[in-house]
Amino acid sequence: MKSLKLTLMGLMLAAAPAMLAAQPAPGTTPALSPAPAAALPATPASSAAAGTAVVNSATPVQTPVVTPPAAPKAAPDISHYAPDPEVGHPLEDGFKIQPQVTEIGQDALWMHNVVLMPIITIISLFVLALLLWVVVRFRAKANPTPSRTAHNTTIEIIWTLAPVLLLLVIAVPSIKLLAKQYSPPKADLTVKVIGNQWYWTYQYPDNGDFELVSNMIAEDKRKPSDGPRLLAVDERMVVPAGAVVKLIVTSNDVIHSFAVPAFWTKMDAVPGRLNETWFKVPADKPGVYYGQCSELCGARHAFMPIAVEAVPPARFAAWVASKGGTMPGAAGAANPDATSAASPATAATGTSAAPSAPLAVGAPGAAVSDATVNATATAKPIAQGATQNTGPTEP
Ligand SMILES: [Cu+2]
Repeated sequence: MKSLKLTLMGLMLAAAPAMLAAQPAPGTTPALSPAPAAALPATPASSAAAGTAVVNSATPVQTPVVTPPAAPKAAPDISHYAPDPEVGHPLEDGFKIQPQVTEIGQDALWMHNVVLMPIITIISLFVLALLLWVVVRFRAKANPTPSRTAHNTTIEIIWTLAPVLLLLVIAVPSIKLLAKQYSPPKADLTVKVIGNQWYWTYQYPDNGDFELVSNMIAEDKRKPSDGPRLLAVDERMVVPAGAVVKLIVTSNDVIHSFAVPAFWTKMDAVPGRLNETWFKVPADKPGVYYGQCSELCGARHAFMPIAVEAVPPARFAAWVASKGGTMPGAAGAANPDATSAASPATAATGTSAAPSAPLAVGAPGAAVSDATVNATATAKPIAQGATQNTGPTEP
């Protein structure tokens, strides 16, 4: 029986490389994605890439990489940050929770380090000590005639009350933290996050409803300033530092999960549902923070990373302009995204209505997001079927 099991496992291991080989190669994702470059103005990506290349050839990597624009003064500064060596991504040999950037993250880390871990450690050691004591003290050899004690009122009261009190002690900060997470402040910016097999798209309904398609950068094309291996992406989600960012999270195909560990942010992306979460990167902590899809979503689940870049507001405005978007203050500006039917409505109501109802997604304030989700849902249903049927394990 055991040998049969071993043989089966051996067979599966032997077949694994073949299965992987049957998958499309990592570099071929654009075939699945709806031609990201074509949908967006071509200038920003190319000029940013060119600018970074200039810096890299002249000097070694700097943190952050500030691109001296080769073009005249008129060109907006849309250079990107290089990752911090310590913050925003996993570390070599790291085993602890990532340093927390957001206030919620710091509170939660405190809850973990100061409340939960000490209590768990003390309980575990106490129970272990009790066990050892019972094993030694009441072993058969030392007790030829066993005690027939069945009740001890005092100890029964203690072992009932102590856990109750302990749970109460944990419940108070725990519920406080939960309440804080689920009552976000008024949103300054809304980003719609859509999971796809196997990449993310980000829509900016407050900024002219432009959309980014974010794919992982293949290892042979990755520069150190892009980010760590398997985490660097071609299009980062750029947000203003110091602003409350509301995320409306959904999916086009299967369940994904949008997670950025340094923000203590994780939200499932479920097809047909709009989930909401939020984060706020403090104004004094701009930088790039990495995450990954955290719900097993198919063959290339491990290759749809997330990169959130928090930048000063002025730089954010320049970046929005470079993507063909508009800032909420600049009302009436021409919306270059003519492909989305939802855009005019979004541009008209998005700035005032969307942030007013942070929690209730179905409330009037969220009509904007509903409009965009419908637009997205109808836009590209084909990709799903095409990719789903290429699975290697089909009988
Ligand atoms: Cu996924």
